[in-house]
Amino acid sequence: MEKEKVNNSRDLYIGIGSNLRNPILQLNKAIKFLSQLDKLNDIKSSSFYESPPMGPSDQNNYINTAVMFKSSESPEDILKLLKEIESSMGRKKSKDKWSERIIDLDIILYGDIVHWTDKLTIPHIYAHERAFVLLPILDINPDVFIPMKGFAKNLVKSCLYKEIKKLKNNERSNV
Ligand code: PH2
Ligand code: MG
Ligand code: MG
Repeated sequence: MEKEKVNNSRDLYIGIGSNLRNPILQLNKAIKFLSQLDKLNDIKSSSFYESPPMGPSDQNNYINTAVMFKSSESPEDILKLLKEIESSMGRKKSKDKWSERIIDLDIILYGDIVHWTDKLTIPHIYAHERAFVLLPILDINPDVFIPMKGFAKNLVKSCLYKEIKKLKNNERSNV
């Protein structure tokens, strides 16, 4: 009997942020890198959003967005790919929490996976309380569900860091 093909690809949501050296350019660059990866397919992307920094206030506003891919890679392998892109784009290690950064690529959600290790937590541990994470993933899927937390459309009503502005499409290009 022919073996049944198991399709174990899941919806992978990646949050992207930057507040250094032309953040819009950095976001567009990161999306390009991600969409070139063979292991991630069918990209969908959200609007771009501007918000004041969460954390130390002596840094620039952030621009945030999200992308969604189909993938069947392991969470650790995806983390590795994201770290490689971050360092190829010049991300420096900082010991300061929530310090400014040229690019930040975070796994927000990966289907119904709940993954809790020292290195990686999925769903992202604070996703449910940040408008700059929830609004972009809601653009991609208004019915997106965060395991253990609830529907993003409900969480966004009571989340923190609500000061946020959606950029117009023509502000997304970096020239
Ligand atoms: N990321 C941080 C720290 N502060 N603030 C905003 N507005 N957006 C971010 O993505 C962000 C932040 C560290 O990951
Ligand atoms: Mg982050
Ligand atoms: Mg990060």
